[in-house]
Amino acid sequence: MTAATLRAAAPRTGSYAKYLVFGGAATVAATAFYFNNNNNKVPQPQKPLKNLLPFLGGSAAKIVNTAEPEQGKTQQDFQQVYNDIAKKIEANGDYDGGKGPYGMLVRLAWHASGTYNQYNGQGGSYGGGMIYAPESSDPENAGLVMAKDFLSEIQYKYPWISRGDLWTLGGVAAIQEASGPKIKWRPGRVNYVDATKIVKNGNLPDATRDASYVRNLFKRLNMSDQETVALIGAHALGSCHEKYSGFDGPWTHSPDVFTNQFYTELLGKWYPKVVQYSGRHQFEDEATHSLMMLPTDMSLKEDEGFRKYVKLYAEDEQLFFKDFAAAFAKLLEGGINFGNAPVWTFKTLEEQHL
Ligand code: FMI
Repeated sequence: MTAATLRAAAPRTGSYAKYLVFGGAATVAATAFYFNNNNNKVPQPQKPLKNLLPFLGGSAAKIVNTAEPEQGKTQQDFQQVYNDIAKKIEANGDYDGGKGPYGMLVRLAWHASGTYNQYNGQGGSYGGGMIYAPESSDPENAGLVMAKDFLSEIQYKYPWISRGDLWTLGGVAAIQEASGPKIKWRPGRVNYVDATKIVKNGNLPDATRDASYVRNLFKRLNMSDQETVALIGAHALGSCHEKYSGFDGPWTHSPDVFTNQFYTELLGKWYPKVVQYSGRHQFEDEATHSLMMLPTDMSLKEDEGFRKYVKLYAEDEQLFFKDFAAAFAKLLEGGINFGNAPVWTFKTLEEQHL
């Protein structure tokens, strides 16, 4: 059965994945090259094809998910959804000890997208998979049930929006309503109807690691050093919760406003601290003893390649806003082919005088 026949036969929710043949063609070409160049007289044991696969990115076929925007819906319909999320954010300013829901919504959008693997096309925000195990119960996603629950009221009101679109739009609304930059966004994620396409856990970063680990992991997401440093600047919002991650505390003094303060704070003085009950190792600021950094955050200023961007963004908030907006929009679209669909930006409540 061809990919086109498969696509036509399957219902909307299952018609997204096209297994491209270029991976297979590359495999054949590489195999031919290997055996043609292995023409000495002594018969060689035939190496299994799978030995060649790592050179091709570890997989014979790359999945491409095609965006299928919610039928008949316009930018205005999505602005309406945005407005309802934004109003709910505003009404919950006292959430999480006064930090508001900004942080958890940005984290939901990021973790929904952060499973993407550019080498095989798997993961990402396309299928809204975080309602299925093992993704829903990934220890790295601990606490995100609160963010999904926060948005479920919006899902009831707008049953036509896919989970992936809702969760990513939630992140966009949180950034913009926290006075952050405008984030370009497009609809077209579809709902997985079972767990068959859910990738196994282990794709989201581990906060206890070092710079080379961070670099490798974000490379899998197709992110450069500059994009990686820009993205992690979102730690300006929200905080860590001992009950979820074992880490504890906010990164900045204004966790409900999107700023470049993550970088200015990071360049200050920090000392190691062990979290009382979890025993996790993190860092505490010398100036106020009220802020925290993760080991991975600290690695950004220790590594030469990352440090230059930490300094740049600490000095120039507008540059950070511009680079963050581009990297975050790219993160949310990882693994999805939107074709020539126009990109949208949404007005904040303030801009609409709402
Ligand atoms: Fe971060 N994060 N983050 N983060 N994140 C949070 C909270 C949090 C890591 C670890 C980590 C990005 C990258 C990375 C974001 C945004 C982003 C927490 C605390 C941890 C341990 C969770 C809790 O509630 O206890 C890393 C080191 C490993 C996964 C990492 O690479 C990126 C790229 C982004 C956005 C683009 C935000 C906003 C929060 C606050 C969540 C909240 O509930 O306030």
